Amino acid sequence: MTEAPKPQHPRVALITGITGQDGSYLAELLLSKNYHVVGIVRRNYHVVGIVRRTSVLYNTTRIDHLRKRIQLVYGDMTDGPSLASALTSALASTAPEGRLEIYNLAAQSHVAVSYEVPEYTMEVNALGVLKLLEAIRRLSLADRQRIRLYQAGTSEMFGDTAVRPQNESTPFQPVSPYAAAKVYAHQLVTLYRTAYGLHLVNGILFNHESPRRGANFVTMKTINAVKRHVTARDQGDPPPPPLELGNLNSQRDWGYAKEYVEGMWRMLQAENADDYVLATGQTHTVREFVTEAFRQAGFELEWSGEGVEERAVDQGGVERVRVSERYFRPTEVPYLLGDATKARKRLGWAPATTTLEGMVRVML
Ligand code: NAP
Ligand code: F7E
Repeated sequence: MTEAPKPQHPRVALITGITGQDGSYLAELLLSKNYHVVGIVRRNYHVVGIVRRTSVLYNTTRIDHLRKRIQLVYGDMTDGPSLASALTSALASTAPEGRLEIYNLAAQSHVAVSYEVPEYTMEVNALGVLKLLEAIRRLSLADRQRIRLYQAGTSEMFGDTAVRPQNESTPFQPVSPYAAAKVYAHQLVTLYRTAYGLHLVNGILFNHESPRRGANFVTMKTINAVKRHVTARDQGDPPPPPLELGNLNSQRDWGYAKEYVEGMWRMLQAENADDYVLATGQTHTVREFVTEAFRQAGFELEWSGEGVEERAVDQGGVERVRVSERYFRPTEVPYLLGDATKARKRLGWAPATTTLEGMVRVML
C-alpha cells in the first residue's frame, strides 16, 4: 500500500526552541498567519494525554494549548543529523513554490548558568548554529532558495561596551560564555549569508519578558516572590523569607516578548537579509524593577545599605528584599539600552509596551 502524500503548505515555519518563552509566542503568531508550524523538541517532550511526571514535563506547558495545531519533531542542537532530518521533514511540508522560514530560538539561554556549563553552552548556542547552517548549505540550490533563517542574537553580545545606546553597528564585547557563543553564531550567520548567498537574518534582541518567562530570570523571580508576599499578607500568614538577589545596579532595556516575536517575523519578511536590533529605548536598574513590582502589590520599599549589605524593608518595617553574594556573576553587563530605529524605519516595528510600570503590569 502506498502512503497518501503529505499536504503541502505555501508558508512553513520550523522553530527550534518552540517550548521556550519566545517559541511559544512565535508559534501562536505564525498559526494566526496560517503557517504550518513545525517545532523541534528535545527528548523530554511527552504528548498531551500521557501520564505526566513533572520532572520531565514542566517545559511543555507553554505549548500544550497549541499541540493539536503544530507538528513536533524530535531534535537537539547538539545533534546534527536530527537537525538535518527536521529540515527535510519541514521542506517536505513546503509547497514547491512555497517558503520555509526557520526560526533558530533554541539555546542554553541563562547567562549565569553559562559560567557553570560553558562547554555545553558553546555546543548548543554556537556549534548548534553551525550544524544548522551546514544542514542548509548541503541542500539542493532549489531548496536553499526556498529557505530563510532567523538567528536569535542578543544584546548580551554588546557586553561591557561604553557605547550608549547600542545599535546594529555597535561593536561586540562579550563578557560571558553565553555572549561569546552568541557572537560566534552571529558571525557565522553573517559569513554564510555572504559566502553562500543564503537568506539569513540576525536579530539582536534586548531583554524581553512575559508571564511565560523562565522562573530563574530576574524579572520572573521577582514577580513570583511578590506573589508569595501578597498571598501571605492576604491570608494573615507570617511574611515569607526576603527575596534574595545579586547585582541590583545593572541596567536593562526590558520589553514584552509577545511584541518581539512580531519583530522576528517582520525581519524574515523583508526582501533583503539584514541584521536588526529590537529594543524599547528605555533602561532601568534591577532595583527599580523590584521596587515597581512590590509597589504594584502594595509594598512601598525603602532601600538601605550597600553591596551585599543592601536590603529593602516595606512601610511596616518588614524586610522584603536582601542581597546575596550567590547571585553575583563573575563578570557583569552593566548597562544595556537599545536603539531600534532601523527596525522602526525599515520594518515598521515598534513596541507598544515600553514603560517599567507597563512591563510589571503585564507580568503580574
Ligand atoms: P527559553 O525560554 O530559555 O527557551 C529556550 C528554548 O531552547 C527551549 O525551548 C529549550 O528547550 C530549547 N533548547 C535548549 N537547549 C536545547 C538543545 N540542546 N536542543 C534543542 N533545543 C534546546 O529562551 P527564550 O527567552 O525564549 O529565548 C529564545 C532565544 O532568544 C534564545 O536563543 C535566547 O538565547 C535568545 N534571546 C532571548 C532574549 C530574552 O530576553 N528572552 C533576548 C535575546 C536573545 P527545553 O524546553 O527542552 O529546555
Ligand atoms: O539578569 C541581575 C543579573 O538573568 C538580568 C536572557 O534572556 O536577557 C537575559 O539575560 C540582570 C543581570 O537576564 C539576580 O546579574 C540580580 O544583570 O534576568 P537575567 P540577562 O542576564 O540580562 C538577554 C538579552 C539574553 O539574551 C539572555 O538569554 O539581573 N540579577 N539578581 C539577577 N539575575 C538573575 N537571573 N537572578 C538574580 O537573582
